[in-house]
Amino acid sequence: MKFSSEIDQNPARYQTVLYVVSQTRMTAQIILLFRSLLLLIHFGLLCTSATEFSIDSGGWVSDGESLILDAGPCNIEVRNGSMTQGEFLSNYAYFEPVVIRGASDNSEFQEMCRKDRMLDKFGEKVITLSSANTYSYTKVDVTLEQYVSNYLKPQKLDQFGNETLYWFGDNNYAEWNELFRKYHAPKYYLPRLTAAYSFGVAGAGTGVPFHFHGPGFAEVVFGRKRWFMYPPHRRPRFNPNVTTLQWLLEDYPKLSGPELPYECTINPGEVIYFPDHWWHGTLNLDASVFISTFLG
Ligand SMILES: O=C(O)CCC(=O)C(=O)O
Repeated sequence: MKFSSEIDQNPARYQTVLYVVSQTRMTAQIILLFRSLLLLIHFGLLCTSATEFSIDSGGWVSDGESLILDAGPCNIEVRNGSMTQGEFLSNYAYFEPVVIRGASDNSEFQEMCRKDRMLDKFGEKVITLSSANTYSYTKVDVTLEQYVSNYLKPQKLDQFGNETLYWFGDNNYAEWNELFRKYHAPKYYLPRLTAAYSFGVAGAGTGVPFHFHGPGFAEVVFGRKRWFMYPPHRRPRFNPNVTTLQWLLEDYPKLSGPELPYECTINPGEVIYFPDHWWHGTLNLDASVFISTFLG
């Protein structure tokens, strides 16, 4: 055979060929091993992230109650908690909204906001509900237990904002101190302004139509909240008694180009900053627990 005669004639070359073949085999085996290892790590990570990102509603979503609402696009800058106070002041504080991921660790606060814990601890406390229209002029006092059993429902499509009662704000600090002292507000601040909290819980599809006030931060503890914003000089077209959900379904699809809002959906662990006098409207994509830090 040609091959064996070549071996006979050139044993050193044969040794080299054998060496190269065995090296190649070893390399292939190492690559295979490495790929299996990568697959295992990847699979492991996927499992971890699936666990990490599985949605924890805190018990606020009951079976069959979820509305399927779209998170929509996000055209607001997203930063993480490593952003410095200097960067916050020079880029956003007086200029534009920003979403901050991992601004503070509120896991303990989140635990206290689970539905069973809240009902257990605060079920008998009286809370003030506001109508979910732009001016929130109707106020109704009920206990938290009554709110959860009788009002906390997904938004009905044919129900207007002035007919919807929403729990957000009007919190008596002394009564809610046990909860509020566990909350770590975002570390960013505006010079000379102090912070005040507004806390709430609301059903899927509810929200507050466009309005404006001073600057602040808002965070969701459970659920997701879609935010729509316009700068002070661009007043959006809206009816103050029409819910954000009705506006989203009826009016939003007709917007184009410069009429489109700034918008983003925030998840637990994320905070959105709204500058002074920026118009904003909110939509809870799920039953949500949330807290705003108003700067004034
Ligand atoms: O969280 C909400 O639904 C309302 C928040 C809001 O409008 C605000 O913080 O000013």
